[in-house]
Amino acid sequence: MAIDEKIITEAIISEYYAKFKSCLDLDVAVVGAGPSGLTAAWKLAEQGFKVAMFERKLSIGGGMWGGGMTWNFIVVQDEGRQVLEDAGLTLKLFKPGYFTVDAVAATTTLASKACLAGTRVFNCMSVEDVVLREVDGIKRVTGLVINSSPVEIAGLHVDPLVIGCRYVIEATGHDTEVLKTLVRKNDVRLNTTTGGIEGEQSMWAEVAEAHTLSNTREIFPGMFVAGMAANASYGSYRMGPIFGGMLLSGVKAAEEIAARLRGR
Ligand code: 48H
Repeated sequence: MAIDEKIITEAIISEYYAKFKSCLDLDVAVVGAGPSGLTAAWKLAEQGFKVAMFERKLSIGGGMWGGGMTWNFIVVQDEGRQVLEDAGLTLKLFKPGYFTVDAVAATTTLASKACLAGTRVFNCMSVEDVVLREVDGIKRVTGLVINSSPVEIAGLHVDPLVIGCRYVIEATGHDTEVLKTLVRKNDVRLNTTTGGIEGEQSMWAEVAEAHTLSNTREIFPGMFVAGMAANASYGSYRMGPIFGGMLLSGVKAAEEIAARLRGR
C-alpha cells in the first residue's frame, strides 16, 4: 500500500478536533489520571455519561506504576479488592486480608477499563484553573481552564482554552492543585471544618484508608475530591502503597455524581 504522510496528518487533526469539540460540554471532567481518577472515569463512562480526563503527564496512571519505592507491586486489602477483580485482574493472597498485584498490570488494566468504557482522555494537558459562575446565588465550578503541558513546562505565555462540565472530580493527588487554585484566587469557603484546605498528615494507613472514602465528597459546588486529594483536603493521613481506598474513592465519587446527574 502506498502511504501518504498528509493523510496520516489529516487523520490525526480530524480525530483530535472531533474529540476536543465533543468535550466542550461534559457531564464530568476528571482532573488527574491516578488510580482514583481512572476508577471514577471508568465507572461513570460505562454508565454512558460523557466523561473526559485531563492528565498533565504523557502517561496516565499517576502514582501507581511504581508500587512502593519503585518495587512495582501494590497491596490491596479486602475492601477495594473487588474493584480490581471486576477489572479482570487476579490478586494473590499474601496474608489474611492483604492481597498483592503487579503495579504495572493494575495501572494498565484500570487505564484500559477507563478508555474502553468511553472516557475521552487528554494526556499532556494541564488544568490551570477552573471556571466559576453564580448559579441561583451560589458560586459553582462549571468548567476547567486547560493548557497544553508542553506550554506549561516551557513557561510560554500562551492563553488557555476552556471546557464546560456539570461536575469536576479533583483527583490530582497529594498536591490538590486545582482545589488550591480555586481557594487562592477566589473568596470561597469549602465544605471543610475550617472552610479551607486542611492539609495532609503523616502516615497512618488504617485511618487514612477509611478516611479516603469518607472524605470523598463534594467539597465545593460542582467539585468533588477523590483519592489522595480527598485526604489532603480534609486533613487526614497518608497510607503508602495500599490502594483499596483510592479505588473505592473513585467508585464513590462516580456513584454520587451519577446519582446527582440522574436526579437533575
Ligand atoms: C492535570 C494533574 C494536575 C493538573 C496533578 O497522585 P495520583 O496517583 O492520585 P490518586 O489520588 O488517584 O492516587 C494517589 C496514589 O497514587 C498515591 O500517591 C498514594 C496512595 N500515596 C500514599 C502515600 O503515602 O504517599 O495521580 C494524580 C495525577 C497525576 O498523574 C498528576 O500528573 C495529575 O494527577 N495532575 N493533571 N492537571 N493540574 N495536577
